[in-house]
Amino acid sequence: MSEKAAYYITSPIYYVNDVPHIGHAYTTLACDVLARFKRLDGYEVKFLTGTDEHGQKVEKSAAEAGLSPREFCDKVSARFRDLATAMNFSNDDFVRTTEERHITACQELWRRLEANGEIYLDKYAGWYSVRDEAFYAESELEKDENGDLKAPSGAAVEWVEEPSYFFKLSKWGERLLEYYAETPERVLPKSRRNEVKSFVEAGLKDLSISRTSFSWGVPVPGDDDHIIYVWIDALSNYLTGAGFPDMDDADFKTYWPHVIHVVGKDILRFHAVYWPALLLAAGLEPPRRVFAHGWWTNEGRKISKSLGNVIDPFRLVEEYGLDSVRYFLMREVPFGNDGDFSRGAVVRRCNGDLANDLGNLAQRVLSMIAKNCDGTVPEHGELEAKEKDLLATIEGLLADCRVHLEGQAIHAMLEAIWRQVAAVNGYFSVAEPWVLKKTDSDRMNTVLWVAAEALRRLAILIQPVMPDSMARLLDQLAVPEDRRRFDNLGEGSAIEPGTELPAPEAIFPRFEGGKDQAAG
Ligand code: ME8
Repeated sequence: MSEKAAYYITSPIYYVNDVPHIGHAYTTLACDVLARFKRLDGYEVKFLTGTDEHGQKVEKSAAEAGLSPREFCDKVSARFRDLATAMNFSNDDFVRTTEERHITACQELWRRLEANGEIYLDKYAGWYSVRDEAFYAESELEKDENGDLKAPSGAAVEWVEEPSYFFKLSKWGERLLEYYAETPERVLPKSRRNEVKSFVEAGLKDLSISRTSFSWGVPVPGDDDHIIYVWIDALSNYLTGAGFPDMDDADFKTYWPHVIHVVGKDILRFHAVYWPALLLAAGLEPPRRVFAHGWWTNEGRKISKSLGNVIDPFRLVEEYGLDSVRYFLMREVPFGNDGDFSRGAVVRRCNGDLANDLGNLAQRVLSMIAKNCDGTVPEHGELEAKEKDLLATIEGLLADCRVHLEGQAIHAMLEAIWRQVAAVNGYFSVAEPWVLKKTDSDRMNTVLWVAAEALRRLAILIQPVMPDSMARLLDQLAVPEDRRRFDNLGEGSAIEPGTELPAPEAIFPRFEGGKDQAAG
C-alpha cells in the first residue's frame, strides 16, 4: 500500500459515568464524516471510537447505581454502541478499556516507558478532580462563591496524598515545541496550538501516572498496589486500536503513522501535551494531528445535568431525522468554534439548505423527467459552454473538499458544495425547462440531463455527511452502487440517457413549528 493511502481517525473514548449526549455524538460524527470522505476517496481507513471505563469517577458512578463496575460499564458502554447505530457511524472498531487487548497494550506502553527510564516512584501531594480525572496545580484553581477551590472546568477538587509513579514530562518541553512547529500542522485550530505552546513554554512538571486509593483500573506491571492513571490508560486506546503491541502487525505499520485524534477543547492538553510526550518517551511516533473542536451550548446556556438541559441525540434523531441532524451539526458551526444549539436554528438550517435548496431542486428536476421524459434519463444535445463549466466546476469541487478536510474544515467543505447547489438552482431557473417544453423539447431534454448530472455529482460529494439521503437520491438517479465513489465524479460515469428512473420522492422533510411535512 502506498504511504498516502492510509488514514486513521479516532474520536475520544467516552466515560461511562453518564449516557451519551449531543457533545459525544458531535465529535464522533465529525470523525465519521472524515472517515467516509477518505473511504470514498480511495484511502484505506480505520475509524476508532469506544468507551473509557476505568477510574475513580466510573467506580463511584457504579456504586451510586448499585452495580458492580463491570455490570455498570457493560450497560453504559452498550448505549454508546447504540448511539453509533442511531447516528450511522461507520467506525471500524469500538474499543473498551476493560478489554484484555487494551489492558495488554496499556501495560506494554508502561513497560516501554519504564525500560526507557521515563518513570520513577515518589509521592503525590496535591489537588485532584474526580470529575475531570485530572491533577491541578494550586495556581490553576479558583475559589467559587462559597470559598471552595474549583478546577478551571468548575469541577470540585480534593486534596490527595499518596505514593505515585511519575512520568518525566518536564524533560520533554523542548521536543514538544519542535513537534508543534512541524508540518503538517500537528495541532489545529491554530489558536488552540498557540494555547498549548504557551502552556509548554511556561514549563512542564512531571506527571503523576498512578493511583493507590481505589482499585478500578489497569494494574501497574510489577506493582499491584498501584493502578495506572486513567488518562494514561485511556490515551493508550489509540494504540490498542492499531494492534499495539504487535508492531509488526500490518495494521500498526499501515495506520499508526497517519493517526489523527479529534477531541473537544476540554481534553486538548491530554492529547497535545501529555500524549505526544508519552509516545516520544516510549520510542513511538507522536500523532500526526490533534484537532480540538469547540463547545456546544443549548439555547445560550452551558449543557449540564444539573441544569436539566442535556440534549439527547437519540431523541433529536427521532424528532428531525438522522441526516438533518448530521447536516445541521456539521454545517451550523465552523468546526473548531463554539456553537449554540437551538431548535429554531435546526429548523432554519434544514428548511433552507436541505428542503429548499437541495431537496426542491432534486424534486423539480426528477419530477420533470418523470412527467416529460417517460421516467427515463433524457438524451442531450451539445452542451453550452456554461453547462460544461457548471459540471466541470462541480467535479473540480473534489479538490477543494480535499483541501478543506486536510484541515478538518468540514463546514467549509459544505459551504463550498452548497455554493454549487445554488449555482445549479440558478442555472435551472434561468434555463426554464418548463418553458422549453412548449418551444424546444430537445433543449428541455438537455437542460434536464445537465441538472440531473449535476445532482449526481453533488450527491456523490455530499455522501460523507448525509449517507442515507444521498443514497436515496443516487437511487432515484439510478446510479449503481459501485459507481458512487469520488473517482466516479467525472464524465466517464455520467448518467446515461435511456436509463429508467424510479418514481421521484422527496428526500428531506420540511419542518414547521416543530412539526414536519414532506418537502414538495
Ligand atoms: O473526556 N460540546 O470523556 P467524556 C462539544 N474519557 N463536545 C462535547 C460537549 C459539548 N458540550 N460535551 C462533551 C473524556 N463533548 C475522556 C476522553 S480520550 C483518550 C478520553 C465531547 O465522556 C468532546 O469531544 O467526558 C469532549 O472532548 C468529550 O465529549 C468528553 O467526553
